[in-house]
Amino acid sequence: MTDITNQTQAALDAIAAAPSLDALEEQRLDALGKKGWVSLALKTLGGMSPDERTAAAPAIQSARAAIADALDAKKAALETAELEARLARETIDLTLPAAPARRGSVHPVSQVMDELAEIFADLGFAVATGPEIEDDWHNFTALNMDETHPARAMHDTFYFPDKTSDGREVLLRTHTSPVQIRSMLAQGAPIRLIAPGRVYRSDSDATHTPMFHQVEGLVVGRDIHLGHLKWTLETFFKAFFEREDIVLRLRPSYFPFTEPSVEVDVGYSTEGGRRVVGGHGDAPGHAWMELGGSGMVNRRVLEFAGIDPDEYQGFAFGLGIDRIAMLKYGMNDLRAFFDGDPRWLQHYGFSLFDQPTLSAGVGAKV
Ligand code: FA5
Repeated sequence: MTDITNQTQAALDAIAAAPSLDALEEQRLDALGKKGWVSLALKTLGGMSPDERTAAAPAIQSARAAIADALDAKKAALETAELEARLARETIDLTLPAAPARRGSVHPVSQVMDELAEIFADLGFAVATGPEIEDDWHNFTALNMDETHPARAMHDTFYFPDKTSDGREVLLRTHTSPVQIRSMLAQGAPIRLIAPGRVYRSDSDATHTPMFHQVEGLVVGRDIHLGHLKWTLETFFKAFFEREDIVLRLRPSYFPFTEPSVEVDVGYSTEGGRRVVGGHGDAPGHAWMELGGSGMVNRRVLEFAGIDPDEYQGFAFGLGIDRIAMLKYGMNDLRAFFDGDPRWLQHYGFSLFDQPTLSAGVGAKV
């Protein structure tokens, strides 16, 4: 009797002190498991006489009940404590925004380059590229600007100190026009391509930066004429600015590599300090803005590029990408394009999901 009372008390103390559910399970097995001491004591009842059993059974039964109750109570207490600890550990700050903040965006120049490629691809133009580190033969000579040509000086060229192995000057290309030469030499005629990319000139103010972007266009075929050039540019600008009232002015100009040459201007008005394209530049409240140069490819250039000018002719144009991006998306200082200021990029940048497509309209949602 005293044995059972002592053993029960010891078991109740151990249960009360059990630090974890695992330790509690050990106590249960020790007392109530198949080989636990309470179970073994219960088994001894079978071998007793009825009198002995009546005397011994209540003590064993009440020990079993007391231990089972204590195990249940302690289990509930340990589970509650564990749940509370977990709730304290796994806090959720409900004041945080539901989705992570947007990080990174597509630069307007990249966006506009994608838009250009999309529109011109629809007109059957391929996209060509060329090196930004050029030689003076591709950048000037083959474009009908020999060493003494005054137009070379007008380009404010960045030269490298070294020359190529065959004695050509090495420079940062001043326009995308050398890609015309490289493409014609590589694939001959007919040809229909655009070449977007970076160009460099030692020039800087609110509308000029030392590095900027141009897109070159070149179409060479047997019966290409100036009317094709005007239609192509007009069709492009209508799709790009997503409006039908685009008026272009082709102004006679001079480039050594085109003859005749025309400067391309677009009519615009100013609304709330922002330039908005559309309308005739000579209409009241309107003006013209220069977007680029163009013309019929000079026959000397075709010769340099290995194409017979008596069989083929073509048109070419070069537009300032940064200028048309500013016009479309309403920025007024070109220098901000290249400052890398995250606030500016956050404001003017585009989501990766704003992929330009002709069917959905090439304009990104601002
Ligand atoms: C040219 O570079 C010629 N290669 C264009 C061309 C190509 C004519 C094919 C004929 C046939 P121009 O120097 O005018 O031309 O530059 C073309 C356009 O680039 C300009 O109209 C302007 O939009 C842009 N641009 C020129 N300089 C800068 C600059 N420093 N910063 C930003 N944009 C510029």
